Amino acid sequence: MSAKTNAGGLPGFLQEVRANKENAREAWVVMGNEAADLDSMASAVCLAWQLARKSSQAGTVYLPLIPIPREDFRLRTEAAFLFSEAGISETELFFTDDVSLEVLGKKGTLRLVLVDHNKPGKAFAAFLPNVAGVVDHHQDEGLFPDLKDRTIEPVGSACTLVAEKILAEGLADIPSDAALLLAGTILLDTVNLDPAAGRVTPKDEAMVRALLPIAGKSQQVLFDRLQFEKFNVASLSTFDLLRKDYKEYSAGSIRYGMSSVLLSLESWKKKDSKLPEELKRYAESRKLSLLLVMNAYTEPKFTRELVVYSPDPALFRKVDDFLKASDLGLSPLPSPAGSIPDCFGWFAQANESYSRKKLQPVIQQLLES
Ligand SMILES: [Mn+2]
Repeated sequence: MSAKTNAGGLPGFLQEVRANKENAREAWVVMGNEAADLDSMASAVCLAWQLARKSSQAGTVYLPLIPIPREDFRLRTEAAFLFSEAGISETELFFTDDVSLEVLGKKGTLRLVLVDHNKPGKAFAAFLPNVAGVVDHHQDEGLFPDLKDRTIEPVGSACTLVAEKILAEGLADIPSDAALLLAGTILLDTVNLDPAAGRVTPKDEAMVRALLPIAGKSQQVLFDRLQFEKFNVASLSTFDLLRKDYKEYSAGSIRYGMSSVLLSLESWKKKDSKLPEELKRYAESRKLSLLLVMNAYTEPKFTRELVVYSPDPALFRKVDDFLKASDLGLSPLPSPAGSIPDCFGWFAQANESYSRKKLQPVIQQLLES
């Protein structure tokens, strides 16, 4: 691919990568961390673009990889919003469904650039010898002391370090879509450059100042919108809401799951008239004996609610009795249509201190008893 193309901005770049990825003599995969937050995605895409622009090697492709399945992209609502605002469609991005590091590794063409982390996650540990570059803002794990292309600096966002690399080569070249991705991400990561949040550094601030005019956005408007979209789950189905922030555990033969959902039960019932059936379907799909859903919302004030579901009435009774007698401060809420009394409990939770982190060990102990 031609290294100097800029026309078409990031979508044009991503299309070129797609066209050339199979026949590349060298495939440089630029990858964020496995949590795949906005910083990891935006920094990977923009760093791949910057590396491609800088490179003069024919037959080399720089591919930004988001290490999650494609279907999980929409769960990151702030990322889905910002990429779409930048004119980049989900279909143009690369996910684990699109690219196999195993295949590239066997071909001998793989070079890996880690961004927003500096130690490959468990799933990628086998590719340690392929790592050829690191750009990160986390603590240095010391794995690559001799790497030439290695930038590890404690700034507020990995996007700040990527922006610095791009801007060092001249402002005129940066497409407005890349400027928007980088500036928006830095704002979200530093809580709008607020010193009180303890994340922002002078470099984050300098990058935002340089990028915003190119992105053509106002700082406050962009930050407020991103902050809103981060918690805007209106577009998500019940199934997606349940898996967006989900953790699974086991106690003996009992497999159980706990979902955090940032929506009131009242709104959820309105949004989905088949809520009980959908909870049941989710639990079945994960082969769960027990599903706990912890609802939390802030309008008008911070409130917690709890849903208990088990397909097994005896297990349901055990958990339900225990929780009602506990200090969670549960009081029953009206059951939605289709709710089976022997399997479902719907509660307001007065004791706000019980987050998933605090409730899970309690449930574990109960199930092991
Ligand atoms: Mn980060």
